[in-house]
Amino acid sequence: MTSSNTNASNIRAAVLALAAAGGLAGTTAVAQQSALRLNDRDYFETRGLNVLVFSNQYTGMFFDEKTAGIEIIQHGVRLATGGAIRLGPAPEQWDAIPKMADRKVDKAANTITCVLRYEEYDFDSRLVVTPEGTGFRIAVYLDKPVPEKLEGKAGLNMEFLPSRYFERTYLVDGKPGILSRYPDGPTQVKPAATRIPQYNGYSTFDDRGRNEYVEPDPLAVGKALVLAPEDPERRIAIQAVSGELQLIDGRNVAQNGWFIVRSLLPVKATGKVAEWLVRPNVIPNWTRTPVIGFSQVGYHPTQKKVAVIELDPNDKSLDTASLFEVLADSAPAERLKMKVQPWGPYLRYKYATADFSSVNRAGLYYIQYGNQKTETFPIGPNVYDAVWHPTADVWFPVQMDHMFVNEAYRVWHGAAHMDDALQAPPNIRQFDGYRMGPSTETQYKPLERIPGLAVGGWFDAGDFDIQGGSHAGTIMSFVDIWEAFKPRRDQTFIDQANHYVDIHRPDGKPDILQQIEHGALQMAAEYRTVGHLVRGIVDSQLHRYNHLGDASTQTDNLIFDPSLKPYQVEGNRSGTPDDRWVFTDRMPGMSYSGIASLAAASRALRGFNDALADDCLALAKKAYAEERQTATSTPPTGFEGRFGQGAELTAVLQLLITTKEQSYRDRLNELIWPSLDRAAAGPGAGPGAGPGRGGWGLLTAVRALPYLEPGAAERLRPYVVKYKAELDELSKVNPYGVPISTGGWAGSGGVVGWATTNYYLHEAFPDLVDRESVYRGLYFLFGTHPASNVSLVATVGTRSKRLAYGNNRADFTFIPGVVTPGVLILKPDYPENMDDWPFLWAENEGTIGGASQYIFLANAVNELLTK
Ligand SMILES: [Ca+2]
Ligand SMILES: [Ca+2]
Ligand SMILES: [Ca+2]
Repeated sequence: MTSSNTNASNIRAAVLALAAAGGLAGTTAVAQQSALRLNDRDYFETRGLNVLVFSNQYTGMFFDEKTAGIEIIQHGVRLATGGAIRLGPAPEQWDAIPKMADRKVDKAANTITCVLRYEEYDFDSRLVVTPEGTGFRIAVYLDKPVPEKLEGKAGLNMEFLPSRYFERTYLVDGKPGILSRYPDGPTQVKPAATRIPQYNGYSTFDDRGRNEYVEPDPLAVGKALVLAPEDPERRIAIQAVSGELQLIDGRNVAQNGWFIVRSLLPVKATGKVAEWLVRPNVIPNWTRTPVIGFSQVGYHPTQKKVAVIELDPNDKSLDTASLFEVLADSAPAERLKMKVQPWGPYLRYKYATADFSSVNRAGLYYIQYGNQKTETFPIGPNVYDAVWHPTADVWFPVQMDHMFVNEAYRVWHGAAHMDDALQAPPNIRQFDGYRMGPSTETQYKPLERIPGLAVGGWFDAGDFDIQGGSHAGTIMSFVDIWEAFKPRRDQTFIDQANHYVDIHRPDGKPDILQQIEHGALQMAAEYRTVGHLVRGIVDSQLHRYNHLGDASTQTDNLIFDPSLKPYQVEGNRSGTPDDRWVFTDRMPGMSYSGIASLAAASRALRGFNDALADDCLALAKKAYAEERQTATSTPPTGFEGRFGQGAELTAVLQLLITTKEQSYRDRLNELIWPSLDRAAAGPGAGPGAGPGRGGWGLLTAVRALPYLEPGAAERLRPYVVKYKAELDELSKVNPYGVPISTGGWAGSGGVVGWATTNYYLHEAFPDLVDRESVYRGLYFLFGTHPASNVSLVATVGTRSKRLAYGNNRADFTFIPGVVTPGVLILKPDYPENMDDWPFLWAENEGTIGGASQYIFLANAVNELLTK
């Protein structure tokens, strides 16, 4: 097949079919709508509609992140992604993704052309996107036919976000259907041999030994599809110029699947092999509703109080906004008329601010801007007292591995992974960033049981692995919290002997100390057996790693016995090879951070669990001596060499604080100044750079001040002066005055780390770094951020995240206290924070590192405000 289908009569037929299918908004609207044009940010734009063509690519980091390919932003909402040649009807996260081999933006021709390549199949295709009328055309060209292996598999796919279509309908060639709230088939079983291999040969499907897999069948097939014909904001019509469209429900095989529209590519054909005409409806003169960013938690009377108003570029900011007080027994009273100050453009929107710092009387307030009212929030001296409680009381207990976790009538999960763990074999590249080099670097043989690991530890994030690096950081944060603020809060019952946790049930022991103990139990077990911090403990199979629901059903909790058949059980052993693997490759930088945490934990645990405190310190000293010896005999080079020295500093500092030994003091003084210069000169340093980049070395140095030579504070001061200049620059970069990450993971964690650095610097150099720079971290988290104004900490603030990427995400819910990453900046200019779809990890997945740092910052802010 070649380009025989582009003649005028076909186009007319397509347009007529669309109109017949109800796909057009009516001639008036069409006439008013101007055509898509390429803008200077290299995507197609008209008011109310953007079409991105590989502005975002598949990064390969976590494979299909649902943020790449041809994407549609309709009325400010991204609802289509993944437009590309794909190799199956419903590609999952770990299915093959194409590499973008070339991208040409042709301003004169008003087209974007992309060459997509599947290296392993030597398969190239060319996608050409051209605006047409009120929509756009996608054409696919092949120079060589679809490779034989991909015949009947390669197709033009585009994915539509299910939650944007809940409670809406569709038409296919005029035949009606409902887009269901929950997937309900159809599917079919196929032989495993016919499946296009997933990442690295792993499989997301547990076939129970039957060599098969499941594929969804189309819900409907036809030439013309209209999604949500009843909804002018969501209506999109797609016409297949040649061939057929299939409408497929990807959720049948993966809960994070989208609705897929697909045309199979014809076999043995070259030239133009597929073509769609896509017409998203556009509401004439559509203007996005302003977002009024403010703290959903409220404000302390002494804080600055500045609302940041995010405006559509076509919107004109009002002159004033008002602050109303909500009263007990009369109508709300206007307390302040604020002048709205234009701030200027940032990314795709423009911004203005409204300052109500002058209002400091305790009470309940809301902001009125035009006819828009915000949620009601308090101003008062105690608003920050409890903001960290949900994270400490509920989220962390639910993250506890090897424990049965109960809350009143509800069980969050049973005791999990009691069959931990086997030595991972060498030379493997695993999902979730795990890998092993050529040696196990332990005394254990591949797949041999490493004893004593079924204790302590937390699920890293929305998945269930124990991640070494984030473990070390989390223990460290908890020790910092304990030593700086001594929170004796006790709302959790934790019984290590019986692996039992009960939420909202005091047991006479401070919860923070119990969490330190829980982390230290796991880490001490790792150093006792392996001798260094492990990269982590994670599933050996992808179809277990993708587990959603009760953690205790991820493995069978029975010790693997290879003499039994799969699924055969005898006593406490089974023949199912589901025990997790320990990834033990040695990384000095990682190990030093583990040593630091052990040394720190030993201090906190002194008097609480002396045996564990002794154990942690002995293991830390022994491991440090070994690392130093290895480093002397074979000095690490490259990244490990540079990063390792920085990490050694944290280990030396913690060993020194714990032991007061002179040898550690000498080494600290030897390492500290060169590290500071390296960090200041390092990549990414400078104004508006990555979160805390310039502050990284500073943080360690300022915390080491009490242990450095006399005069160290004065020697440190110029570095802080430089950092202060970076801080001041930030208020020109964006209206929020915090470093907003533009990487592949949203940046609330970076903002928290940055604000925490500011706290330490404020404590040591209050004349240089002010309190507001600490508070800004929490303003951002609590709703003063782009895209929306929800609090990014679930259940904290009047309105907060209603969905998150926790292990209960399949139920469209969250674990209270989760600190979500928040606002993802999609290239080139789109800030996004999905609050109706939990499955984008980069926006919605809380981590133990981020959560423990948040607890620290919340305590730090509260201390600054109340002391
Ligand atoms: Ca993980
Ligand atoms: Ca307790
Ligand atoms: Ca097992």
